[in-house]
Amino acid sequence: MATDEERQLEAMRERAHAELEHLDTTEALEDWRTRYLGRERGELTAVLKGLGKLPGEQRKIVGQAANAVKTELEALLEARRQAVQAQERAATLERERVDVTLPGAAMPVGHVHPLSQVMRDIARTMKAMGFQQYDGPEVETDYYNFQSLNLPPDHPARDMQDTYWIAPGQILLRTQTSPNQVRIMESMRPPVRAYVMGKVYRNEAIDASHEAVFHQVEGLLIDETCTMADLRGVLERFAREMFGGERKIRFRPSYFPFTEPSAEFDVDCMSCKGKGCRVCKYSGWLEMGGSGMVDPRVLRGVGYDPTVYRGFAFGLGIERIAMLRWDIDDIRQFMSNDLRFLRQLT
Ligand code: FA5
Repeated sequence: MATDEERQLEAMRERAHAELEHLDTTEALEDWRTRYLGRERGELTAVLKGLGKLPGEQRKIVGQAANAVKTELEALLEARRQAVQAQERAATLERERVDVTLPGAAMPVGHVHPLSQVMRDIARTMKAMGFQQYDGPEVETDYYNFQSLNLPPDHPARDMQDTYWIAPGQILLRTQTSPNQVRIMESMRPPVRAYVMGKVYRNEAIDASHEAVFHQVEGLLIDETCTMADLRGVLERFAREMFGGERKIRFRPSYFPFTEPSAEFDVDCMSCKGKGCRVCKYSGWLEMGGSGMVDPRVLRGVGYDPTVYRGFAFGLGIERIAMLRWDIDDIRQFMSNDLRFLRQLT
């Protein structure tokens, strides 16, 4: 005949079984364990603690029964825990699954700055015509930037180029690439076919077509026979490589202290083919740069005999070429670092 304690124990056992079956998270299992087996408030623990109050024989029977239930519930809990953990692990794996067949995120690829693109085209063009590339210093002496180019300290033509001085009257930021004419000639004997590209600096008011820092390319050819006709041929080929099509060159008389005769050169407008439009301000021509036959005094200065050797030089702004190529109306955009602008110019 079962006692009250045994019946209670059996009821608790059945209840614990029934509840455990429906639990499916680690937290719920832990809660269940605390309620039945917990050391402080567990129902079964309470039965075990209360054994002392029972009479001898009954204490033994209930004690054995309670211990058997405890062992059984612990085993059940462990089995359920393993099943729940396996379920949870499977759910995590499913949730965090990586589809390795999805396309990867594309890496953004930049492109060459428009001025660098133009400089690469210039290099290719000059090389194709047999000109060798040279480099010169951006921090220059008064001698190379001015005096060797026939511009003594009090020469009025110095006003054409407002200078950033480092040591006034002695060291400056080059205002043009022309000092390299002298540097190159000093370093070799004719024939010379050379060009230089790089930054130049002028302390002037900045506007849509004038920067204080900009780029020039300088060409120089020295031999015993060349003429302005050769200069024209080189400039025409240059213009065709830069702007395409059957570009024409025209000379306008000008003055540079280091060339004689001197000429500025224009290219026929590629937008309207010389008919006149907004780009060329309805003249049909676009100003490109300065040029001329190297002045005999400059030749003599580097130890070349002007009765034997002759040559031509030309110089032009690289931003100007890029502006025409991409129809850009403000020179300041090249150095503004505005990616929306730069991304358009590929
Ligand atoms: C010169 O600098 C001469 N050294 C060119 C030369 C070389 C003549 C060899 C004869 C023989 P000029 O100051 O005109 O010349 O400048 C040449 C070109 O540089 C101009 O046609 C223009 O395209 C560009 N340029 C001049 N000033 C600026 C400026 N502030 N911003 C942008 N481009 C400029």
